[in-house]
Amino acid sequence: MASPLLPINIAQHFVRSGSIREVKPFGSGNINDTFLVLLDDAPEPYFILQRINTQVFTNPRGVMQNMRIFSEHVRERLNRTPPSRRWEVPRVLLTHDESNHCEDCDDFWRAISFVDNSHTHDTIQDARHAEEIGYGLGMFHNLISDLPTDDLVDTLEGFHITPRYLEQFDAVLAQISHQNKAEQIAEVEQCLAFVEARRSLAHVLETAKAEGKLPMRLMHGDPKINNVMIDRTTGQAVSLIDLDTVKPGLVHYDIGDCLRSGCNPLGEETEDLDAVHFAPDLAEAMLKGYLSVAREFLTENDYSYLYDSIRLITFELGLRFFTDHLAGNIYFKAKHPNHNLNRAKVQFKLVESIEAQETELKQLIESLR
Ligand code: GN1
Ligand code: MG
Repeated sequence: MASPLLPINIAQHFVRSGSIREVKPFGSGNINDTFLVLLDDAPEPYFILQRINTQVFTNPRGVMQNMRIFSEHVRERLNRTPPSRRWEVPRVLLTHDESNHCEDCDDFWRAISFVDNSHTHDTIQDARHAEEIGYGLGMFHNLISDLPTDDLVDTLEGFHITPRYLEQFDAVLAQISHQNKAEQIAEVEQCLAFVEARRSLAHVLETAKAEGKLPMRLMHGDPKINNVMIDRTTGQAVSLIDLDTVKPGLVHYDIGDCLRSGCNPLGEETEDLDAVHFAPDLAEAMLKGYLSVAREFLTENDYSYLYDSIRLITFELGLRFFTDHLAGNIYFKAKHPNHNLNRAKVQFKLVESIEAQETELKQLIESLR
């Protein structure tokens, strides 16, 4: 059987002019493998090359189809009503035979343009950065608010349906329960108790959806802060990247995810657990940035569920990391055996900090209405 090609050989399929100088691992994604391809003598000196994790995204063609429909819609909107400030849509690059991907053995590769003169941060820098992250998500939601949800396929069934994650957690737990309980370390016991105490929380957004209080819209699915490109010169948000999970859903999943990511000054990967906290000043800046663009399409009910969404998505990500730890690190890339356990503990700490500030956060949301 043929062995898989190296990233540099794959990159070659997407190079239209110039020559490859280097291909290096890029970013900190937990699912796909991402590389930066550096070119000599090309009009655009670099692009992004990604190997899609097809264990997670089992319909990669659907992912690419969504990207095309999304990009065409947004480009058309931007042409029709040019925005007052820079906003970019990453371009899907085609192979020499005009395909939007390249298949090799069981691997599915695609290439995307790099938004010029921009970068991302894994941790929030300051209130200005938070405001820009919020603006970026608002701009993103605004630009797709008139794209019919049925136009995009569901690329990841069950994504952000918190009760489903609870079911998966229970299934994993049932499988490992026959193992020697005595070996269960105290940290795992604490996480188990944490989840048990919050079971009833898991249904809040899905119930609101079922009751017709929150409408299905299109969402980004993963608007964490390192998916918002910041212009190196102006410090402004100029693009949202990582479009694999753009699909029908609730914007609350996005708003909650953006805040859980951006209001945690130490970031997802910290090991300084005692210092993990949710920063309300950053939440204020982020929500102000978001609402500066999103106010026009949010309903009264939408505001009513903002606090719940922040708490829920933070809990959900902790639960997902914890489940993956118990299952043996099969979903999120892990650098060491307890990596996902540590990530779970960070999110659970963040949940506690959010819960401790419930009154203040609700007041803040009320004041921004
Ligand atoms: C995963 O692969 P990455 O880093 O873009 C995950 C998100 C999580 C995130 C946490 C498809 O995103 O849902 O919020 O890790 N993506 C998927 O860092 O599960
Ligand atoms: Mg992602």
